[in-house]
Amino acid sequence: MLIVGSPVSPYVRKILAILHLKNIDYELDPITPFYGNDEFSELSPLRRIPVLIDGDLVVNDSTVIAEYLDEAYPEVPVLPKGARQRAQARWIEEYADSRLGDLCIWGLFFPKIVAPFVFRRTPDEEAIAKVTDTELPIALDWLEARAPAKGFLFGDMVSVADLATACPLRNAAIAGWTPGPARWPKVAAWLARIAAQPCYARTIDFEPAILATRPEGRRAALEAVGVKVAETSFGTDDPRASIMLR
Ligand SMILES: N[C@@H](CCC(=O)N[C@@H](CS)C(=O)NCC(=O)O)C(=O)O
Repeated sequence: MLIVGSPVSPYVRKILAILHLKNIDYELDPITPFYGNDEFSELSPLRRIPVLIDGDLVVNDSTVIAEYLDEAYPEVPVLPKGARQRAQARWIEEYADSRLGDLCIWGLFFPKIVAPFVFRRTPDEEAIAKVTDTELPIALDWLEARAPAKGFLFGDMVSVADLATACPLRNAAIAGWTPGPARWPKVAAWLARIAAQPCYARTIDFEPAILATRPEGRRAALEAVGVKVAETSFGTDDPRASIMLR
């Protein structure tokens, strides 16, 4: 099984954590989507990561990939049992992917980390301040009212909804913003419990190989922390503007 996408993407991180939790072997092609080649456009028509390739099956979108993995490898589930809980899990995952993703990735991580280095764009500090001072606090207040006081959203199991929530907030943390325990004590403690899960903690080990390593050294750096890096890549040397930037 091959996963295409940089492990720093929250959507890729969610899938890698699920693969670790389910103990599924995988290879990684750790490309940043902006550097995908023409073949990548064929695989991923929105030029987004992650993409899962399992034999002749190609699956796009982390939510669809997570459901595929849960159906194909059900021994360690990431969706709870029963229609009501599954609906709740799917909604929290959707909220995290869409709203937290928008705020943490497009509102923070992209302008502060990706845009200056990949596209040589200067961050719009006013727009960033709106995200950190107003929009993220509103989203976090909503989560604080729903965060579990102990364990995870559905008891002891680490669900896709727990992982989906933690992943974009990790990118916010990389970009310098974390939900403080004074205002969001339940969220902060819940995120710490997720971060302590080995399936998720492993993904943190992968970060320096991308964030602190020049492109030519990333493959070796990932292999040094136990990642099986794919022999061939869907990456190229020239970045292309995102659909979001057009
Ligand atoms: N709904 C998609 C979102 C994936 C996504 O937006 N990934 C980002 C990386 S964090 C991406 O590939 N962005 C490139 C672009 O939008 O051009 C999923 O859950 O997989």
